[in-house]
Amino acid sequence: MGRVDRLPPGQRWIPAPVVYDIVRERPKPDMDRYRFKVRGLVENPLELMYEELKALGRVQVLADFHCVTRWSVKELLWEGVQARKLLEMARPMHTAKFAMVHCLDLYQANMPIEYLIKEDTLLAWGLNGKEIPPEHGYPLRLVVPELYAWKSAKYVESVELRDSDAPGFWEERGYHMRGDPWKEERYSSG
Ligand SMILES: Nc1nc2c(c(=O)[nH]1)N[C@H]1C(S)=C(S)[C@@H](COP(=O)(O)O)O[C@H]1N2
Ligand SMILES: [Mo]
Repeated sequence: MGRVDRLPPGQRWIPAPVVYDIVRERPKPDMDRYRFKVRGLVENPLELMYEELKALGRVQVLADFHCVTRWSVKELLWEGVQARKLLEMARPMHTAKFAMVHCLDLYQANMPIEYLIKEDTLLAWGLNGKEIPPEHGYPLRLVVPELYAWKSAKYVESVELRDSDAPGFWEERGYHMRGDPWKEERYSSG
């Protein structure tokens, strides 16, 4: 990974991720009806069945996971398709600068498009050699290793490309609009 110090400032290692959900009952998707979508400012909107998505190719990413509440977990092994590949298929318009990720539990997370096209940003269906367990985001999770864990949205339903940034669930409640753990972008000042 190339960093001398793997632990971002203000973090400590714990053995396994703590599950955080904004809803008491996590979504139980009907996989016959489930479609993953890429929409908004794209030339070619996508609507893919789970099996179609999985057929696009699989990559593995081994990444540390950093929660803004100051815990980090080493080396989670995610398996999925690069988000960048889906964007190539959807062909973002040149006005597309930000993404809003929409989830089945109505959670949302925003980020600059540059984080979506990072090499290690995945739409993941596998964790540590198995199907992603329900509590960690089945059927599909956006994994953005270069941002705090709240940007790694579970139960993803769609990725919407936009020309302007807008706050997601936690950003509306004071979390940072970008959330780079190496810069300790935990909360917005405003
Ligand atoms: N859809 C959805 N994604 C989500 C959340 C959520 O409540 N709903 N919580 C976020 C937060 S605040 C964190 S810290 C991580 C926690 O991941 P985990 O529950 O897999 O440990 O998921 C993020 N993704
Ligand atoms: Mo979080």
